Amino acid sequence: VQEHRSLLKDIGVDVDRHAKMMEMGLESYKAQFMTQKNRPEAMKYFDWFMSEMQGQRIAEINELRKNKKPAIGAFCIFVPEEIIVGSGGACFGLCGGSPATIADAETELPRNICPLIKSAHGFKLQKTCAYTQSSDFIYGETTCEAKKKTWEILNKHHPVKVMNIPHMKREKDLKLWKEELFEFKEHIESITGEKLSLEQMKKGTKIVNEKREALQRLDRLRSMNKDVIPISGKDGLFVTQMGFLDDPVRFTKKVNELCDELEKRVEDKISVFEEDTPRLMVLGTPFAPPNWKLHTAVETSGGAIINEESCIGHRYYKDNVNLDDVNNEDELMQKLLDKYSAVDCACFTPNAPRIDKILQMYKDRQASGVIYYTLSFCHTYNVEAHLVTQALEKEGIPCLVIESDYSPEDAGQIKTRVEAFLESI
Ligand code: BJ8
Repeated sequence: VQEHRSLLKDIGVDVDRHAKMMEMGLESYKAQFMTQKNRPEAMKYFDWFMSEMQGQRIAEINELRKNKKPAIGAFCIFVPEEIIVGSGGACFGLCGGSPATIADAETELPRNICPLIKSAHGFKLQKTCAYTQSSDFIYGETTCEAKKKTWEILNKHHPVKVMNIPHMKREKDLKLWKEELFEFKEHIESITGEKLSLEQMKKGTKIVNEKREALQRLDRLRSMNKDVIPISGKDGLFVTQMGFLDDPVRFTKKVNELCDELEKRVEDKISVFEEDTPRLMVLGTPFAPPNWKLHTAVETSGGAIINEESCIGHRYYKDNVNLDDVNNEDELMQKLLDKYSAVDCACFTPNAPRIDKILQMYKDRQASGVIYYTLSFCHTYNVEAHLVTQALEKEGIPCLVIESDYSPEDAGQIKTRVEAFLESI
């Protein structure tokens, strides 16, 4: 990061504060990740990426910007990244997983809203996220109440373009969504100054499909072998988190290399956990880095996390965009819409397919239990927990509900609850 100091300064980063945060982040990463035993060799790339995510990757993104390619930051998986990648630009997730920016955010936002939103807003106020500072615009969406109102305030500090995501999936709602996709494409064209062709968008879609396929492969290797868990849940989560920052082509290659090694480990029965370690699935809200609190609590208490049914997880990569029979722009937008409207975020009503999916995932992965995790004040996921846990109970599936924020204060309490849960299953 030091060698990119002048670039960081040019894009308006508060370099001293940023350096301190990176130092803290790296220390925390070392303590939580590098101390794990028997990590796959291929994790070395991701360790390297951790040290360069606010350095070399930022330099790459700003190189693209010099050539009028768009750089778009987002907080939601509804961002149509295929369109951005197709234009030759970069789409990335913005910082929003740290407690260190929340006090600043609370100078403009209420205390009792979700920590993800406050953390992200605070990063902009502090100018300590180089991704936010590199964004031509921030993609906002009308998913939850707190996010959609925050965009109006965030827009005072950085351009935000809001996509109107409906809360139901009737025909008239989907029609609106499709129009929003066309409008999003226009926003991208206004940055490049050129019309985006069908071929470019198909190319972008193919690249993103390949990234999702690599993550699906990683998910299968992590979770589908009853006797072998070849990678820790924490490493699995970290790789997925980096998928929102890295160049998609390089990332896909590195994930596939990791998967080759994991395949071999499965064959050789090399597990990073002891035999009969309880296999847990985590359901709920996204884990923005460096939010590793739950994974650390579980995996230092005798459990293993084999999968995240979350937006930084399965919900993100579960579906691909079908490019068969796409001969014009309208057909492509329809296929994008088909993919995005299959996302089962709790902001939709009703959201029954999510429950069916969870039950199927549990069965397929022969898991031992689930943790339903929500960030504090996330009303949609918190309320939906009732229907999900009821369905789990009916099937006799053990479930622990945890609501938490980013502060380290409840880490001990979470660990105690997880230990008791593990003993009970
Ligand atoms: S598609 S889950 S990424 S909206 S910010 S809803 S945690 S109160 S992130 Fe999300 Fe898109 Fe849905 Fe996925 Fe709750 Fe917080 Fe809102 Fe959140």
